[in-house]
Amino acid sequence: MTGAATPTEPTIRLEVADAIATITLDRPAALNALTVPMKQELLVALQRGERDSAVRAIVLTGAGRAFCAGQDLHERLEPDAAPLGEELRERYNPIARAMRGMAKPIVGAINGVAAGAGASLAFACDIRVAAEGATFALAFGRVGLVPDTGATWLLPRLVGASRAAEIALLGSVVSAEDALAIGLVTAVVPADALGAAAREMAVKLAAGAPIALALTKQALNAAWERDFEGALELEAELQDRAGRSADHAEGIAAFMAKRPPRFTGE
Ligand code: T3D
Repeated sequence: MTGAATPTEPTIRLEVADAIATITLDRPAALNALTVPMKQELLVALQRGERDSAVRAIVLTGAGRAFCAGQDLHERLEPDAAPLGEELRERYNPIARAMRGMAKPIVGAINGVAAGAGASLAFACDIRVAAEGATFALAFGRVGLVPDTGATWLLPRLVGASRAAEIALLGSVVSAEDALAIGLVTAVVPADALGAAAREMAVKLAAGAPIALALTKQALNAAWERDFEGALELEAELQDRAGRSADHAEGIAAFMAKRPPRFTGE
């Protein structure tokens, strides 16, 4: 049964261990296609990860053989399905905003096909690592729709305008290997090594100075809207803030003592 999940059936798993929150899209029988309750649960999971002071990095992945096949197309046929613009404004856009706006880094562990809004979710992660055999497809055109959930903004910035146009207009399917070649993912690993590879990346991020990482993400996000002078000024402002953190002092002390730093996020 691949239709919309019943509201009581959880479709998102959130597990927190060792400063890492792992969020799993969990409707494997429907390739983790997104239903209304699932989108609501995903937003709540992201907000929990953001708010939990024990969490320093987030991993987003899919259960089963897919990362996410995008919008649940069965649900679109339901008589009470919201108009598309409303669905985006009410449910998809808050997820994209939460992912890009949150202070904590998100590692996408792309375990299989990422299609439609599923590809958009992958693009909204800060870093992506893919399993061999994973694919990315802006499958929107095939159902007569426009790429959404931030894809038209994020993809050109990740891979350049020309590649983005090819992927968006032709609907080209990007293999994990091609994704690596065009810089869409950081690494491609055997499927059975994906969890460990994503976790290793998240552990490195979780060991970093949280304030500096948050401000770095802010600066990278803002860079797209600023000219060079604006970026220099923002760096100066953010560096002032980072420089006042206890973690900056700890970083220097650790360097002097030739030991690894112990960042507390203060
Ligand atoms: O609210 C709004 O609509 C606005 C937002 C729109 C954003 C979007 O995401 S639009 C794009 C929606 N996604 C797609 O068009 C992709 C549809 N799926 C596929 O093209 C293929 O399933 C895949 C290429 C992803 C994988 O193909 P394959 O051959 O490996 O698997 P399959 O046999 O097609 O799918 C397996 C099952 O998952 C199947 O169910 P069944 O027959 O075994 O009961 C299939 O129906 C189900 N499934 C896959 N994708 C979706 C889905 N069920 C509902 N919605 C899906 N998107």
